[in-house]
Amino acid sequence: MALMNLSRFILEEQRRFSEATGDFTMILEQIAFASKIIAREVNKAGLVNILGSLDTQNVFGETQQKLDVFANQKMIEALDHIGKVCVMASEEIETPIEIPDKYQKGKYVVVFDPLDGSSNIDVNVSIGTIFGIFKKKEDECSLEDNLQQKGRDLIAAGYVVYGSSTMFVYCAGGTVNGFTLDPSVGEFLLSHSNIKIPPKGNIYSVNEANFNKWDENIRNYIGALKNEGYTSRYIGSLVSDFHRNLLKGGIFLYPSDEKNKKGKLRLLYEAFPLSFIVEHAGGASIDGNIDILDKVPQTLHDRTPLIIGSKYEVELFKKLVAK
Ligand code: AFP
Repeated sequence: MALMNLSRFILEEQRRFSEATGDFTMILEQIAFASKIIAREVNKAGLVNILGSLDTQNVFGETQQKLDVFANQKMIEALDHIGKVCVMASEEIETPIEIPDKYQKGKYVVVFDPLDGSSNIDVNVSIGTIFGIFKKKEDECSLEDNLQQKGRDLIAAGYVVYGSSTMFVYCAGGTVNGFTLDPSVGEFLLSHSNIKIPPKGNIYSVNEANFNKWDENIRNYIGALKNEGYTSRYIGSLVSDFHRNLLKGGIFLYPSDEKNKKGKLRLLYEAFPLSFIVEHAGGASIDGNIDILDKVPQTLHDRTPLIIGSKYEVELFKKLVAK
């Protein structure tokens, strides 16, 4: 069978839409390109003294790791000049990222977390990039309006895991497909076609150190999973925990707790893209009560509780916990 690389796959998907102009294809190609550069740096991080913190802090007061800054720059540089994007948002930058005047603006809005799980960088644990793509709203819209679209308005989303191998997983509204980077040729090759999350798994992923800060219902939910024989896996990098559960089934949750009343994870560029993927793979995601994709961010960096994974475990959460 002929090898299917990411470019060919994206092009073949584009051909199914007679009205497609290739703009969207170019955005995906550029994100894949940025992720290869990020993967290269992640892989040699221990060798070239790129590890460690910069003195700067991001908008949440967290110390930025050098690789966070690097990944953020590469994502912006890959997308700002191609004339296909009108505005971007990144976890690392407080305000919308405008396209410089010297470049043409396009009809897409791109949101991303350039390097998720950055506290794992120093210890050689898998980290990732998450992205989502919206269409621009009407011309007179402000940058903020374009970034405050409902999750269901996403037209594509994906993530890259920098793990034992680098994988690019994306969905443009049809199936979810995964590509593994072959470093010898520098190409992402189709390795996981039409990914479907098992309807029920046996893994739960949660930071159980927060147990005493949870509502009783959440404690009972975890207790119910334990009684059903579930096992626990928690990496602390959302992309990696999500990726494992997407392939094996199960549930990831970061619920609200006494300390994080609105949850910890970000709605626009973490919860939305992964929820888009999980729904297209046959799973579900809620914030505790409503579907994540039905939410609309009030600000760029809104947080949300996130319960995401196989249908069975999300339904059980609704039954035991949702109000
Ligand atoms: P860092 O980027 O600071 O490592 O945070 C990672 C993250 O946003 C997400 O990737 C994890 O799922 C979650 O936070 C882990 O949070 P806890 O450390 O509170 O469990």
